[in-house]
Amino acid sequence: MADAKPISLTRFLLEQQRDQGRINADLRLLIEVVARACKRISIAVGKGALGGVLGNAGTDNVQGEAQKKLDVLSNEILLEANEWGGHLAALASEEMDDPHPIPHRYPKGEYLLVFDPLDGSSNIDVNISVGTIFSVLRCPADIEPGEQAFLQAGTRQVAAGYAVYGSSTVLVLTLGDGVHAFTLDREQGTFLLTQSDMRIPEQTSEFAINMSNLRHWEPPMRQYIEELLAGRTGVRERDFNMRWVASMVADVHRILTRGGIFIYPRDMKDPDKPGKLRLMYEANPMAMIVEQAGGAATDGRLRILDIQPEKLHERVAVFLGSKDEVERVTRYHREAAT
Ligand code: P6P
Repeated sequence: MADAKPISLTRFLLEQQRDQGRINADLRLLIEVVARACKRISIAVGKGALGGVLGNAGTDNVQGEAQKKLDVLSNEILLEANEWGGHLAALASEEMDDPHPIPHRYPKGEYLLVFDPLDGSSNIDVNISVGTIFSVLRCPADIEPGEQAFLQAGTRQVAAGYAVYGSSTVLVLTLGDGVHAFTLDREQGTFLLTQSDMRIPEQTSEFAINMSNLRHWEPPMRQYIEELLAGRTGVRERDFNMRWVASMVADVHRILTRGGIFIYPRDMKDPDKPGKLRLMYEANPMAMIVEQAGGAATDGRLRILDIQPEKLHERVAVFLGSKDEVERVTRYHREAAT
């Protein structure tokens, strides 16, 4: 018999609620709404220069980075899609200094949504894959849904996912029971399940890092990379390959698909910044996805999901992907600290 037709995201989520009891109606609605918003973002990204949305918006985000027009548009799409559904207590985004409360005219729900609406902005104008990253937490019952409510360790996430806007648009999702990929069927406008229970190989010969920062790295970081570059002539006794898209979503999707290690280490370029990537809406959701797929994710010393956030936009060093490599480079950092 021909392969059964892939099921839609809607059916998958309904079965997770009805048959598995894994999610409730509000979380099902939340994921559906985020997926619909990602479809709209995919359409805007896909228009490129024809959509009049390339280039800078003329504003800076809380990180002091110039916002692209598509950053601002993607953020607005996610806010508008989510604020009326009654499933959220508040939203937070890389593009907004403070959390966005649900307007009084709408009912509030039990969940918090925190996201990077369009990750990889530096690639937007040169037609390289970008993506949306999102994380779902429960709002603590006893406090107002302001910044403090979001400051929960990554282990408290109830769901995480990303959409990668590449040659195809793929939504990757975990509800805490494995990682599943849904490819957008553009004719139907429907996300269809194309990969279930994705697994990251524990071993890899492929690493992803921005090598131009080498002179700023700490000694254990340089030791690890120098061993990879020595290849079969050094202690690793095999050659390695390197990729760096400079879009976390694209690099992580490749690692989720065929293995690898992604690294954005702390560097001495700016000792006040422990790394470039943000904990709440880049590192935590990606760490949940990677661990659910059998990989590992640390900040070079600690498991990322165990880190207790102190600020909504705090940064963290990120080592994630194939377990053996993440454990090795983390060991080098821990040994250097003793
Ligand atoms: P660099 C994109 O701006 C981003 O936040 C991640 O998606 C990506 O992995 C990283 O920064 C790229 O940083 O320093 O190589 O431009």
